[in-house]
Amino acid sequence: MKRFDHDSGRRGFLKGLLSLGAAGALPGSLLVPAKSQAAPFDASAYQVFRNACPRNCYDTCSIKSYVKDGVLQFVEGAPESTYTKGSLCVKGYAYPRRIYSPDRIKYPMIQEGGRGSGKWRRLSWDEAMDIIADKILDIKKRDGSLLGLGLTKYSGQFGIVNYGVEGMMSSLGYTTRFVGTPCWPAGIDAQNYDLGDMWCNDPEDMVKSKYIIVWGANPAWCSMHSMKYLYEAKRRGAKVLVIDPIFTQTAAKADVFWQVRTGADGALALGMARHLLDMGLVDKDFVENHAVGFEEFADYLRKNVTVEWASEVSGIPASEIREVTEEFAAAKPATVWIGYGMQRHTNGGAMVRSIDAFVAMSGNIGVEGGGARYGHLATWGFNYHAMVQKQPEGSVGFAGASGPKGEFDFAGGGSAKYSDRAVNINKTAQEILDARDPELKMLWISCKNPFAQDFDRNKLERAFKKLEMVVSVEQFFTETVKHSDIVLPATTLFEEWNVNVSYWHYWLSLNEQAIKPMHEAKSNIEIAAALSRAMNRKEPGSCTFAQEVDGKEWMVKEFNKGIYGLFGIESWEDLRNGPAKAKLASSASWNEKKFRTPSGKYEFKSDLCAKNGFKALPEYVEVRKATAPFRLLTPHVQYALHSQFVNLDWMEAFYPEPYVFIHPDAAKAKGIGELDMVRVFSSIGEVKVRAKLTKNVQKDCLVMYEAWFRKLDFNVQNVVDDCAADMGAMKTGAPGVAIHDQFVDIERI
Ligand SMILES: Nc1nc2c(c(=O)[nH]1)N[C@H]1C(S)=C(S)[C@@H](COP(=O)(O)OP(=O)(O)OC[C@H]3O[C@@H](n4cnc5c(=O)[nH]c(N)nc54)[C@H](O)[C@@H]3O)O[C@H]1N2
Ligand SMILES: Nc1nc2c(c(=O)[nH]1)N[C@H]1C(S)=C(S)[C@@H](COP(=O)(O)OP(=O)(O)OC[C@H]3O[C@@H](n4cnc5c(=O)[nH]c(N)nc54)[C@H](O)[C@@H]3O)O[C@H]1N2
Ligand SMILES: [Mo]
Repeated sequence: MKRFDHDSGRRGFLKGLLSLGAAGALPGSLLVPAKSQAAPFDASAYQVFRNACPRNCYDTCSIKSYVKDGVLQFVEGAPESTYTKGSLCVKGYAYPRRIYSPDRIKYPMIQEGGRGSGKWRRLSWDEAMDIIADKILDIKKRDGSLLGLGLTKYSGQFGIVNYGVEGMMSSLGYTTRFVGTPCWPAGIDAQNYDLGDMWCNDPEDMVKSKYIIVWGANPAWCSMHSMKYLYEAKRRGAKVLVIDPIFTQTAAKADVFWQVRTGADGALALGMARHLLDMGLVDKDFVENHAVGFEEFADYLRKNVTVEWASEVSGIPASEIREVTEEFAAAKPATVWIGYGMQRHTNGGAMVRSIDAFVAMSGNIGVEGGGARYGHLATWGFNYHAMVQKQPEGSVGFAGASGPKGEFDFAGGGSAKYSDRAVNINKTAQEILDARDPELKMLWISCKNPFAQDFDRNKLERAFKKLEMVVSVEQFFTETVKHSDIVLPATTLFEEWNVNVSYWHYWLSLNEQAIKPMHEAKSNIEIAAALSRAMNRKEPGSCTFAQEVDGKEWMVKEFNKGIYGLFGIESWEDLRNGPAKAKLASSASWNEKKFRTPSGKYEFKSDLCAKNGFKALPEYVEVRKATAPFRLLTPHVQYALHSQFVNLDWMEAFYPEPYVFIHPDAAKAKGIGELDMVRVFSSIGEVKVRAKLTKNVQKDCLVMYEAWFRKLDFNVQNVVDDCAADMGAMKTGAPGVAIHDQFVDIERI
């Protein structure tokens, strides 16, 4: 196949030069001698492919990839998507280096000297699959079921076809699944209690907002394509307020910044709600005609909440709370972007409910340019063909048919009699340690890096010792791979077919295979097929997964009429001309004000929430109590997508070293100077790192950004425990995790 694109112009070429310049080692290098004039860009010299960034990121960018002589030369953001708008983030531009990194896992390997020994031996795919299949059959023989085999998979690759990993497990039998998400579950449940679903406005409609509160999100780093809408709204006269315990780069772009006390946002929102009430600024039509429970909520506010109290709890001056509340109410429309960072607390769901209530009272739900924006899954209606697989005849599983859930698990699983065994993804270590009848014996890890991203690393170390076999499907030699027996090399997005949508914007992107798989890498569904061949060779009928797969055909099988209709396309092939956007009746979610709650209305008072053990009203809930002098925040960094990208040499040029950020006054009290080596420690572990002094953080707060450095022994999970957030179990199968309710001390070493 050869397709040319003539309108990409010099833009992509220049970006290509920029990116190649840092390495200069790719085959077919585009570098020109310093003195000569650059030749005009000749797009016809390239094959151009459509790709989509499958990382767990708001932006899920539409990519155009330029291939010459079978080599990916450079990438650019697709200009057709008004969201991606021709640009990628620093990580996206580094993709060519990720593909061609010398550090990639190239072939299957076994760690013969035992986990952590570093004594790896190369295996053929057949050998690797034989060893794995033998172990699976051995477990089935010993236990009479496959519940001793666990799958942990999360968000390393969000392409729809990759749900074939779950499919592979189902095709073997009933297994143990790590369900839930560390990402956003408390907020999902909160929005479900209030609105009946999580559904947000098109982010592009933020340009219509007259007042924008970015509440516990950092889009300047984590959703950089959304920033243009904030800027455009500001240009049109909107005011932007950022609420965050850290003075972030997003905060630096705002008109007003509130450096809130961590976990005190619920009190703040309730104070703002009380002021709306006092000033007669409540949208009467909304609370009377489209909501239930408002009178009870108003009563709660009058009896329990004052602006002064909110100020005391949150640290934001009462005068400012009043001023902002009045401005927000006067601005029509006004919106709140509720960040995921904000709900990673023991009271995270309760805080989201308070913010929802404030937005609802102000009359901004169901309004273009308004809304309590959190996320959506409105464009995810694929077939999940790869995921939905049948267990072999006679499979035995967990008694009962509940089946595990997950935020993207639309099909669920289980027969009338049996289901998989669901355990909590946010307590990986504890669940492995606690699993009984049968114990977990084998773990399959895919699209996930537990030793970098899961909680209480030392406990995880102990837990893994219980496992008889660990298989990792990976691209790089992560710490998790080091804790594995067998590693299987996975393709990257450019080496396989897929299709992608976002949980934030409303675009749909095709992901074409642009280059041949590198080395001996296979896609996740090809690995499933290889396992199926081995299983059936050894015991016919023991695995129902197809033994041969065609990646393109399987991608096509994910489409249906609903998707075509929603995006206004005739066929998936239309996406070869560029991504498509959902045809929305309005850019406002809930524009018909028909809510999916039991009452069909917005629920200030949720009986369902009460039934699940929480307050019916969005009442104030205090956050986890401090157990050490400093609160530790470990949010997301600009140069990484979790454990991905900072391990590349190109990225090391931008981000060579991690730091712990500490306020100068706190540093002084501890005798810590700029760039001193320090120990950050708690009862569960420690991290050694250099300190950077900054007034961007509060005096009782330390910040370390999560990331994986290939040459450094740095891991924030040494000091982040697995304490649960309040909500999340209803919709995602397990509560969230209180990532930002961590307490540590610090000393110079
Ligand atoms: N302390 C702290 N911990 C956190 C967070 C935090 O803020 N602070 N954030 C949490 C959040 S929000 C999230 S979403 C999680 C993310 O946790 P994970 O989903 O585990 O994160 P990633 O590092 O993005 O991806 C994991 C691995 O997937 C691999 N991978 C990429 N593509 C493929 C593929 O096609 N196939 C296979 N088999 N593997 C692939 C990557 O190489 C990477 O090693 O971390 C959570 N953990
Ligand atoms: N560059 C980059 N982009 C990413 C990611 C990445 O790792 N790197 N990860 C992707 C993923 S998986 C996710 S989930 C999203 C996350 O996107 P965000 O939610 O924007 O990211 P976080 O950095 O987790 O948290 C945002 C902010 O929440 C703040 N915060 C923590 N506790 C509180 C609190 O109690 N109150 C308030 N008001 N603020 C609080 C933190 O200080 C932080 O600045 O980003 C996605 N995009
Ligand atoms: Mo996330």
